Order: sequence, then C-alpha cells, then structure tokens
Amino acid sequence: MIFRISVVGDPGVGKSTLLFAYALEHNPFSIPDVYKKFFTQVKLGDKIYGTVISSHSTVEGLDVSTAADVVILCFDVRRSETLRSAQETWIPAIKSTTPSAQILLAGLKGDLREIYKTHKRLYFSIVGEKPVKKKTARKVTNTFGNGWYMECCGYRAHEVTALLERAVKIALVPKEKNTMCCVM
Ligand SMILES: Nc1nc2c(ncn2[C@@H]2O[C@H](COP(=O)(O)OP(=O)(O)OP(=O)(O)O)[C@@H](O)[C@H]2O)c(=O)[nH]1
Ligand SMILES: [Mg+2]
Repeated sequence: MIFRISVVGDPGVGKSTLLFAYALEHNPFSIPDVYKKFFTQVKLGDKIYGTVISSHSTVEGLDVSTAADVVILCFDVRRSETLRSAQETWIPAIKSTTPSAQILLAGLKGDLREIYKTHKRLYFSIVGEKPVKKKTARKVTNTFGNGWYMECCGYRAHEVTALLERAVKIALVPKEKNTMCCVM
C-alpha cells in the first residue's frame, strides 16, 4: 500500500525546509525533488510504508489529480495571517477538491515560539506580533472536526519525523473511523 501525503500552506511557511529536513534525515544518499513530489518510506514500528509526498503553495495547485490521503496543512506560528489563510482559503479548497483527504494542521517554525518566550522584546521588535496561540490553532481544527494539531521546527529532524509519522498513522485509519474516535 502506498500513501499519499500532501504538504500545503501559504508561501514561506516552511514546507520545503520541512521536507528537505525529512528527506535528508531518511534518504541521505538521494536528492529528492522536495519542491514537487517525491517517494519515501516511513517506518512505524517494524513496518515500512511507501509514501508519496507532494507540496503546494497555492490552492490552484490542488485538484483531483493531487488527491491525498492526508493533507498536512501548514502555517507559520509567527504569522497569524497564514493561520487565517489556512482556515479561510485552504480548508474550503481541500474540502472541495479532495473531500476524502484527512487534514492534519501543522504550526511550523515552532522554534520561534521559544525565542518569543526567552527574548520577548527582541522578538516583538523584529516580528511585530505575538506568536499564534496554540489554542487559537486548535480552534481551527474544529473546522474539519478531528482536533489534530502539531507544531514542529523544520530544523529539528526528530520533530519533522514525528509530523510525517503522525500523517501516516492517520492515513492508516479510514476517515470514518478517525472521525468516530479522535486520537491526539
Ligand atoms: N526559524 C525558522 N525558520 C524556518 C523554519 N522553516 C523554514 N524557515 C525559514 O522560512 C523561510 C521559508 O521557508 P521555505 O521552506 O522555503 O518555505 P515554503 O513554505 O517552502 O515556501 P514556498 O516554497 O514559497 O511556498 C526560509 O527562509 C527558511 O529558512 C523553521 O522551522 N524555523
Ligand atoms: Mg517551498
């Protein structure tokens, strides 16, 4: 069985960095085209799942041909407008083009939240707004009803791996069962 995972979100939220980090960690001897589509193997326990990962920065890039089992919908925790865009633009587009896809919301650049905690004034002077609250992001998951939200920093291989593994775990369970039993 081969799963299809699509990593989507506004330009600049960190999708390519995330995929490059994953590819480098797990396929260090190949140079996959993380900017479009690549094949990888995701290991869960003693099982290996073939997975095709694609990436899109505009909703126009989504259509039936790009249908995914799981869409990792990314936003930048530093830029609240990217979460708004996830809610107002991406979720409706995913629902209309690939209604069978399950959505996992991902807050990228999680390291910046830590910088905010330790260097509030400096962070403010550079970014000009507080990081998006986790609870605000979780509320957005109500739009698609499963409560799945994860944060990750694209520079930390273990966090990137955890995100991709989570997506494959979601793909393993049919949508109807996932909505009946919400795991987080
Ligand atoms: N601090 C921090 N910066 C990041 C992280 N991930 C990506 N960036 C930076 O954010 C910028 C955009 O990252 P990309 O990975 O190119 O973003 P993208 O979503 O692929 O952008 P498009 O291809 O334009 O859609 C780059 O300057 C990255 O170095 C992260 O986890 N933490
Ligand atoms: Mg990119």
